Amino acid sequence: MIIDGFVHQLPDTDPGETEEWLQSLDAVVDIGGKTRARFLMSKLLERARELQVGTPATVSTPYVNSIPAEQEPFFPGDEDIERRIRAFIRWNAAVMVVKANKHADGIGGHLATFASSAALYEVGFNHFFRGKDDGLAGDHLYFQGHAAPGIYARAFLEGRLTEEQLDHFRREVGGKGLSSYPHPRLMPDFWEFPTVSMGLGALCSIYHARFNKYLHNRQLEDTSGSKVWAFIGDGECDEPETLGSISLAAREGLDNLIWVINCNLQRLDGPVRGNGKIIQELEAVFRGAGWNVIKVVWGGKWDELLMRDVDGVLLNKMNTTVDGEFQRYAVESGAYAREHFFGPDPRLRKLVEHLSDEEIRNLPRGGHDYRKLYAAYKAATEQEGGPTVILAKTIKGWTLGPDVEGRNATHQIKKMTTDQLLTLRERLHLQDEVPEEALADGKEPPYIVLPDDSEIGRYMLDRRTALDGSLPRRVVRTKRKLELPAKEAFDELLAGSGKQAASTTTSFTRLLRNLCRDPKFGPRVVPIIPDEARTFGMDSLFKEFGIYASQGQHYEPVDHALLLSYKESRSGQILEEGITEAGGLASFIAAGTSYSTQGVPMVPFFTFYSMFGFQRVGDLIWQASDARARGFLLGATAGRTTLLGEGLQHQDGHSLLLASVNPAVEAYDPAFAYEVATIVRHGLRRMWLDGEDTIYYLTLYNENQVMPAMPDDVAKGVVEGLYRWADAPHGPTHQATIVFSGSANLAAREAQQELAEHYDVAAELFSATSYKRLREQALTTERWNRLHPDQPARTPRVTELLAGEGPIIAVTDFMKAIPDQVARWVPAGRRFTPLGTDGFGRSDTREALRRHFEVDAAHVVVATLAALAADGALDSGVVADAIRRYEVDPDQADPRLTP
Ligand SMILES: Cc1ncc(C[n+]2csc(CCOP(=O)(O)OP(=O)(O)O)c2C)c(N)n1
Ligand SMILES: [Mg+2]
Repeated sequence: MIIDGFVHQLPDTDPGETEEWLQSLDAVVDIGGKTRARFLMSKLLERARELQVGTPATVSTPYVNSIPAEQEPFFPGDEDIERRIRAFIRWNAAVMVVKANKHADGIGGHLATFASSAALYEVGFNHFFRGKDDGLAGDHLYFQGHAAPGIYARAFLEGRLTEEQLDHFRREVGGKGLSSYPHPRLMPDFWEFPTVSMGLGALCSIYHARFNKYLHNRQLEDTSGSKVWAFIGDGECDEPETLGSISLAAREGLDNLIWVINCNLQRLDGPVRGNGKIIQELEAVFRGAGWNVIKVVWGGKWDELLMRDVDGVLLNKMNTTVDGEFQRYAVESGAYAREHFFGPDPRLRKLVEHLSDEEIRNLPRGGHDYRKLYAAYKAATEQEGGPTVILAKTIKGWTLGPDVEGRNATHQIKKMTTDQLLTLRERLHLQDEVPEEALADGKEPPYIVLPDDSEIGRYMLDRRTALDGSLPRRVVRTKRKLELPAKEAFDELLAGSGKQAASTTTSFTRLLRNLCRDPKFGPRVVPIIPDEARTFGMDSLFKEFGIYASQGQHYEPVDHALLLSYKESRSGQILEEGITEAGGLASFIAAGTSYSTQGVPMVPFFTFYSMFGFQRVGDLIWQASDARARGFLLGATAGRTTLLGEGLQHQDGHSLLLASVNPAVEAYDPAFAYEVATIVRHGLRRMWLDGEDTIYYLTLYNENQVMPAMPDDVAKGVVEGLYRWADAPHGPTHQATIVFSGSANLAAREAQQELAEHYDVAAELFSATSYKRLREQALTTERWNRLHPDQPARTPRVTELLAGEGPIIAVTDFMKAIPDQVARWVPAGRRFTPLGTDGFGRSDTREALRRHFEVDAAHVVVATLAALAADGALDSGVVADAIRRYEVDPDQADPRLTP
């Protein structure tokens, strides 16, 4: 077999002995059968592990619990009380969703996810999750988004939420409501991490755990008391973001990370792996990636059956039954399981002879067995050297009754009839707490409220007090104050580049270096790069600041003799993520929320290939906003024509447009180094002096030009989005305004000269650093005017600034829709023409590309003259003259439409 071909290449020092062992195995198979042989092999492997022989780990184990019954630890809680707590929470969660849909039909909500995972959460809340009392950072919990109702129900029982709030589940307008899912934006004192865009919470939890180690290893904060717990759906594991970075967690030895995967075998539409076994599949994936895997498949009542399974027939049945069948057993009667699961084999049937159909039906799954879960969590929290995943088998909709449990439609069930509520009440043994008449038709089902000082309430709160307070809870309290950088850090960029040419990218790298060097602020800077540092000239930072590597550097780098060698270090500052923009963003979120999760403000600067930012990982940027991350995103090699040569999949002419839709993101398109410095400085102040949870996006170009020194009195304009960069030349008859952004400044400046020299047009130049900001300000003004009809109308800033004469031409290396954002507010009577790079990119020189996309100086001239002609100020022959002079092809195919 090819797969084992390596064996033939190993030296055999004693062929005789080898043969004896092989013959023994042959004999076992002949006499004892394959099951027996498998058993012996497993025993041998176990012994080899104990003896540290170093055999490779197998990727899968039989379909049983990883922790055998005899190795389960003592359970220190009061199981009865905890069962009651769980029942109350289950009930209140269901009532909350049912009531919400009664009051506002169609408002939604989910019952089945939490119903399957209640025990997964409760064992954590009662015994493991560390809170944040006394200034502690505590554990960090990523909840399955659709389990939110259960988390609210517990908070209510703990007295943290009111009945009125529960009654406003999913009705947030007005301020009393609870958000549908975990949203730190909407419930900033409660939820810490957004999770409901499937896969993103999982990914973020890995990088969060890694970032906690980074803070620790760089001696910025002792994070050893914080574990990161992520609760994930089995269906959610199909998202590439969920499993895509798990090898990092093992490589980095993240023993502060625990995943609990709720394997209810179902997703939204149906089974996750009807024809396979999701738990086995995930086990292999995680073991292969180097994780500690704990399977919690069967509840305690199976232990006795497994013990009596001397022939291995039960084990064999467990191993060979597919998930689709297991789901069927969840909805059928005990008699059905006796017939089909235990039935075919008389030895198997005999194993359950002594059980009634009802007892067979109630043989529970491991994920509903509190003691099994306790054992798994305890082992996970004690694990050293790597991450743990707990694969817990559950039933979706568990306890919600036969119409909901295990049904394919269960995910979206949000209404319950009186009969269904009565069944639930009975199932949860709530006859005392919920009077039957309270559920009569037309009545509002009641929440269970704990009387003051009840034993159960006391127990629950005592547990949380012993574990440092209630969760989830988000706090912002600064343990280690951030001091903003001294002004000197920005001076180099403000002074311009003298006679030398520089790009905004290399200028930014200098700024980043200066910021890192600032004695107080420097250590808080987190430079993040996904394997692109050389492209951006950032490899110059490697040696000075070091690349973070938890294990240090076990080799002498190939370039050790060079001044700028590749230096990895445990205290390294740079997060060189490798080729993963998603991972980079997850690090950005971890660093950008550290002000809250750890009380240690950190300032991430994530520099990426502009095309692979908003376009590639836009939802993670949305996640960052929801998580209230603060920091800087730098879209380098920006522009559709400035990035020459690379072509269609690299040239970004639209990230600014994508950035414009995110309410927490400021989107800037600076032309000059001093603009970059001014914007970054302003962003730092807004984030860290004003405490705004905002993200700054700046495009950076790789075209070199002489960077001018910062003119006087433009700082305000730079941050507000628009300022006059050059007056119109004196002399010419006609007036016009050219507005440029980014690298398009070169075309605009050349056009200004051409217009004056050849066409008697005096054009003033404006730099538009942020159309988004101009538009937002204009919208604010417009709204104010609309709602204050009796007050003097206010004028939007962009209207005020562009109060000149003649047409306005706006030129950008991005799509025309970018300048179009402000077209409505251009002063009446001024014709507005945007020139931009709509269409697919392609490889060529900058000159050829700019001609193709009609954004070069010639096209700026032609557009200006055409606008003046349309206004009647010029004869159309002048336009034709310019077209001839600059050899513009009037019949060139429209770049928007060319393939
Ligand atoms: C990215 C993304 N795609 C789709 C959805 C819609 N969605 C919400 S829950 C769900 C099914 C979840 O199944 P699973 O992960 O197994 O969780 P369970 O509810 O079964 O515990 C889907 C498809 C989403 N929230 N996010
Ligand atoms: Mg599921």
